[in-house]
Amino acid sequence: MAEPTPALPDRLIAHLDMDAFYASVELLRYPELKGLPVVVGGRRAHTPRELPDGTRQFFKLADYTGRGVVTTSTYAARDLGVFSAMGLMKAALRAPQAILLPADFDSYRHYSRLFKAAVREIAPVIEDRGIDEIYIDLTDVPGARDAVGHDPLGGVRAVAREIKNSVQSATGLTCSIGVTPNKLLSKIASELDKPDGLTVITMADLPTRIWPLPVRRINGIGPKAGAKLDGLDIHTIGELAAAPQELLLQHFGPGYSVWLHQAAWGLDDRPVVTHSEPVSISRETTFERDLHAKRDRPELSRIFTALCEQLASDLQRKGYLGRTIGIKLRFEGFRTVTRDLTLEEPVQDAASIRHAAGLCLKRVDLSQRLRLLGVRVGKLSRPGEVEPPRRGRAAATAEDASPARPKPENLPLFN
Ligand code: TTP
Ligand code: MG
Ligand code: MG
Repeated sequence: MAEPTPALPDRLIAHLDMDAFYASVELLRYPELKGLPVVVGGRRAHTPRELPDGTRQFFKLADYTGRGVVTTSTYAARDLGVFSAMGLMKAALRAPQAILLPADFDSYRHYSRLFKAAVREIAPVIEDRGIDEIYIDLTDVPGARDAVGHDPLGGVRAVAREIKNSVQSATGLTCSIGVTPNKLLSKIASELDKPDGLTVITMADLPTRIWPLPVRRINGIGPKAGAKLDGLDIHTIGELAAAPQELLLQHFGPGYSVWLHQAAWGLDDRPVVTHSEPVSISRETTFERDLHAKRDRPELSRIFTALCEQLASDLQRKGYLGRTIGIKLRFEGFRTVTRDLTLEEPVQDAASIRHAAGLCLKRVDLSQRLRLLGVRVGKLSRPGEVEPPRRGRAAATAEDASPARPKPENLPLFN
């Protein structure tokens, strides 16, 4: 039966993830291990020994004792039931013959840079998602929107294949790519045909390819939310898509329940973000003369408040909120002290920052004179961002909202 030709989606987003990354990098160094069950996760003591005849002696998992865990394993080891985060002793019961290797993070970082550079030559719009994965916006890559014969997705498939080839020749490693209309679906799709996979999915494929999968395959549904959904008898993404929104609202609160529903329907309009987000934003000032907390209190207070106001306007201009507020003090003689605290809810306004920074200041001995004062806001987020790590708490946020705005008389020191 002829399927209707799917229309080309507005966006063509790829997710690329390297196959058994750390283990595959180790196989480049020890090619004789190809096809064997290999586990990365040992200590330096498990480094292979060079024998006089030029061969290498590897450490067998069966001989391992200790409390280490599997960092990653080759697909041959996974066939024996050995996966990331499993205790090495437990893994040894399942695959005693497997080879254990120590991790070498410098090498992994090196190959990470290599594969990303190779992709960037073909498709420059890349979002870094960690050591072995990236999102790639293929929408404007030349040829990606061209049909090949009757296949409207032929062009993007060819571009994705070119990316895979280029990663392979730059690193000697294979990767898996998912291409779909958005990041959420691409992250799921890249796993569907691992290793060395290429999976292209459109919205028309949602019922057949995505809905049969367990809900946990959605990035943002973790163990807690997954268990809760299980309890509601919602196991697959299709069941989640069919779940009454009222029910989700009841159990997951307004923000997360809407996100769950949209995710199950394959909806996600997050852009591919090419620049890296700042970790924190800060303001600091060095005084013209050292100031004393008691004697120079009015001046210090003014400076402190001004720093918070500048910081708030930096946050607002750049479009961030932050949950961690910190201070930095440098005393005469250059001793530097920092203190911070993390709020329940992210803030952006000067009064909230000033209040939290004031609480930090209470935890510092201020008998020495000060040279420098700084205020920092970290754990940044975007307003309205659905933050998967906060899942399960969404229902509580209405009641546990951040402490009420400080009344001026409650403001600590420097006021
Ligand atoms: P993953 O991409 O999750 O796993 P992988 O590349 O080993 O295998 P796959 O083919 O399924 O993608 O993680 C990338 C690397 O991150 C992995 O090689 C080792 C490291 N890692 C950890 O250190 N701890 C972990 O729990 C996991 C899952 C990975
Ligand atoms: Mg991987
Ligand atoms: Mg990964």
